[in-house]
Amino acid sequence: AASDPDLVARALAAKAALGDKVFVLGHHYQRDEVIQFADVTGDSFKLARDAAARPEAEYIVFCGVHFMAESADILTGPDQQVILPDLAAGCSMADMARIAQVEKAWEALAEAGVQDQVVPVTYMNSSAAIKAFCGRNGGVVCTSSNAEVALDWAFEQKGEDTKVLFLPDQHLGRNTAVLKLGYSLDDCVVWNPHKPNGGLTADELRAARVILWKGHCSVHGRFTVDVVDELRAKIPDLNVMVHPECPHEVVLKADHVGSTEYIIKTIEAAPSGSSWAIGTELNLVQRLALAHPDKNIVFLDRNVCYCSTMNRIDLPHFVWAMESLVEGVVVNRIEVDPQTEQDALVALQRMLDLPG
Ligand code: CIZ
Ligand code: SF4
Repeated sequence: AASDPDLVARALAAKAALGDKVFVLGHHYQRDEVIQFADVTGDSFKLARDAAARPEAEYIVFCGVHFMAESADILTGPDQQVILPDLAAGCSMADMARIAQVEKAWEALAEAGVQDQVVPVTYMNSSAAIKAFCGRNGGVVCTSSNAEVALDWAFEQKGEDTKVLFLPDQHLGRNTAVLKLGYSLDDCVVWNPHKPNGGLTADELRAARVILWKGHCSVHGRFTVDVVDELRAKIPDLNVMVHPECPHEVVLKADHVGSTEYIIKTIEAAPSGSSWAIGTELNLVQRLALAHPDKNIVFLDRNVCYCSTMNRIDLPHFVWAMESLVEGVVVNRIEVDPQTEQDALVALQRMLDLPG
């Protein structure tokens, strides 16, 4: 749908009035009506690095979800204020790991006598509190672009018996450990925070190498092998490309697996006339199809499937946040408390220091 012309004009006017005072970051899964105003676009890793690129900008308007705005706050200067145009833009995956639940799991690992061997690794898609937990406990943050390097690093931290506690996305953890690092499915167990002791016995915890938190993405978790088979039967020479947040059996059937940035680069480099089914968020797939009319690009689902919280950031919210800033009013500021920030930064810095 086309954007409301009046709101577009107001957004342009507010942006012009704010000039260099505002820096607008836009995630690839954002709506067209919003992403057109982004100074920089990217996935969460790229945006986390880019957030610090304009130290002179007083305001960082983050068009994405809550955990990303928290990371931007952690990685930018104390005088820079991060604004999330709609506070309801959370992430269902990040919400699946609460700090109290993770602390409880950590205690259970101590009771099973294995905590000393465990290195916590959290996906970027987690709260600042979880990143801080990893910072305090010798762990690291990772993204879908560097999960392999981060897990490699983690497994070297405690000698041969190292175990990894991977938060909060079981699929990214499993896909990386099994398909990139060569662990077997039997090396992995799933910690269910809604069951006593995670639903695992102490023996199971002792035998495991990879302890996967029972979280998933409500968008990427929906893709199925049935649709992969269906589309392959219908479209000759189809290339299937999915994000590693997809279930293991879907990833096994795909030709290409990678982060959002990887997906974009692969499509840009793909030959004219090639056919692609893409398993990631729909706003991005639609934009790729539009930008590459010479390639046949389809969505890997029969139904529409946007990230509903990403979509919370719409043009009315964006205009409201920007016009408030023009009036000198900061709405929806995301501010991580200093102690959490300091601990989270340790885990984020370990990530930024990883090789590659
Ligand atoms: O699923 C997401 O939210 C992703 C892929 C985020 C990101 O940019 O890494
Ligand atoms: Fe969270 Fe999934 Fe939405 Fe990403 S796409 S913000 S992981 S719910």
